[in-house]
Amino acid sequence: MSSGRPLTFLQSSDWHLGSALTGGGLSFTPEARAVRRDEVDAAAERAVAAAVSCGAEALLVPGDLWDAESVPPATIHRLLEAFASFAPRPVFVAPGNHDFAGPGGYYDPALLSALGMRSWPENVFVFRGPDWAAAPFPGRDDVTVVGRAFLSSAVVVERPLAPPPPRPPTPHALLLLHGSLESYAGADSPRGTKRTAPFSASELTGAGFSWAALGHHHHAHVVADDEGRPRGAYAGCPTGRGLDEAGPRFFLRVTLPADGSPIVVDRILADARVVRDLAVDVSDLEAGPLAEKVEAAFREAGVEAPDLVRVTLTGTQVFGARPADILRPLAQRVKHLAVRDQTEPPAPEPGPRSAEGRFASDLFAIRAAAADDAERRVADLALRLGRDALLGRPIRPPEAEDR
Ligand SMILES: [Mn+2]
Repeated sequence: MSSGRPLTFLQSSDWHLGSALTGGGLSFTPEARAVRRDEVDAAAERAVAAAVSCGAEALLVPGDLWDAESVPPATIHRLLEAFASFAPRPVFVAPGNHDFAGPGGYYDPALLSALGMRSWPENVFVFRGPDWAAAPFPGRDDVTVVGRAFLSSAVVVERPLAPPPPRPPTPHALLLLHGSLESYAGADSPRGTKRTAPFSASELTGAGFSWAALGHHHHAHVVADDEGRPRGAYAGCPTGRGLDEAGPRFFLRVTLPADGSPIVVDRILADARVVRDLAVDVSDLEAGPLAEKVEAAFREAGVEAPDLVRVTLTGTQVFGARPADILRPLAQRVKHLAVRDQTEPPAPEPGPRSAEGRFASDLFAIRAAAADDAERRVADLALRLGRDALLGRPIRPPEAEDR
């Protein structure tokens, strides 16, 4: 099917506005967390700015705009203002399992007016029903948009594309779909409750739509047909909130050509910061070489000043070594640095008669009998702190690891 005119739009989803940012593994201080929350909450503004500057005629948002029903009204106000600033260009929204369109939620105009909030802007079309519905594209009678909403956060086991919604007869037909592509293999790939509204790549391409804007998974992923032509994609979340959202974040600029030639998908950087998760083996390195090796790992990974970084130190370090302290100056080089010390002490010298030696060999026996990693970590920590005590050094417990 061909059209007289190409169509260009920006796709983004999974903003999770209002996220608490606890437990992401980055060990944020309260101040760093507040800064990052504000950046998470700015996702709609960044998406609109990117859409305007790349010449998009529309913004497609397939779900998870905010993180939970309990996010504050100010967060939603900011979202609505951003959308309104995109007018008269349209925004199409298909609510997901986090921002579900239940009664009394922020998609409900009655709730906004009860709270004295501004209403949903007129240029925003929200698919509020659970069944597939088709919406016209203002000013373009050659385009139709099809979508639906989650009405609760409950896992949906039904397959949304079996059967698929009818493909509208217009030359361009867009599908907004929040759910789990079964062949998706990102860090948050479908398992447990993360899998909802499942579908396969062949169900998707078989539905016959020009393009499927997918939401739910958080890493950019393009779905291609048997000939390798792109037919849909997850843009992924635009603001890394934790270690499972490490790596560059993107908006997708998608152009549907007029003549049936392949669809063009461009990735636009969505965030000035990147979450990085690095592991460095620092076995037996003294302070200077240790810092140099970690700096080299930074360079190799392309770490830049705005980034949020966790470094896990592995390998062996002598008893009482504090490799995390050595890296403290490196924290000045990035926006946020969390150091996780997982180094282990070397085996004790044979036949120790000293209290220190007996203590160490007892702890090694406990460590050897440990049932799991957590118990081994406790034994390592007891060994390090106990040895400090026996040698009369100050005892400083490590910083908490939030995981
Ligand atoms: Mn999501």
